[in-house]
Amino acid sequence: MLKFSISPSLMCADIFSLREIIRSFEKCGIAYLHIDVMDGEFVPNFCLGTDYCRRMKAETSIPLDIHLMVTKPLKKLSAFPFGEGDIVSVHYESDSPGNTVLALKEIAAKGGRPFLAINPDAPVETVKDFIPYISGVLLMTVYPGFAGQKMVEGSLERITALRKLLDESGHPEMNIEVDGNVNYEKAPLMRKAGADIFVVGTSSILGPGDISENTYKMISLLEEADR
Ligand code: S6P
Ligand code: MG
Repeated sequence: MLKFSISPSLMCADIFSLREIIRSFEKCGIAYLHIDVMDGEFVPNFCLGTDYCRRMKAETSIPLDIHLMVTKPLKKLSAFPFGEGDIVSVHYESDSPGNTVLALKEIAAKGGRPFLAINPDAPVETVKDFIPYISGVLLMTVYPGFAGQKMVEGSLERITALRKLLDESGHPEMNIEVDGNVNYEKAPLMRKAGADIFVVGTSSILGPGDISENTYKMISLLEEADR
């Protein structure tokens, strides 16, 4: 089983305390910073953007995890500052399969880690054709667009099915990243089902309480799930 990583969703972090929050993530050994990019078209919301990613890259060496919820990401990719080790996810639903493959290839050519994002109603088999072009799958456990939603029913079963599909395709090294309502109860279950990157927001570490304490709590619950 792959080692687990935590990727806090920065749209859930208080912008006035952002620098302090990033320092605490560095101390806790956070693996990625999840940046939700929304264009008001692919999803009915606007959120974060190219400048935010640029400032974040200048501020910290934690790799970025850019989640593009935009239509036709292929046309927009060149505006994003990502490089070696940064995850960039494009949605299956955001363009034709051919353009999605071109976008995934462009991400890899720039040293990024290309991930295919799929909505809760896309069959996990959708991923099959994209396997040669990806490092992982961003499996949405809520419909994209907003923080603070409830996990869509059947998400745990989808993680199990996707893990099986990737393993049986000869790719146990491919990540499964889960995004949406990853709380303290569900994260260990998601881990047991085969997820290894956890996007955490208002439901857990960026909810009430101290961020460092919340982060350590999440880490220890995931470690416990591995025992
Ligand atoms: C949703 C977005 C997510 C949220 C995250 C928030 O469109 O892609 O990354 O920011 O789910 O966390 P929570 O715990 O509020 O669901
Ligand atoms: Mg996201």
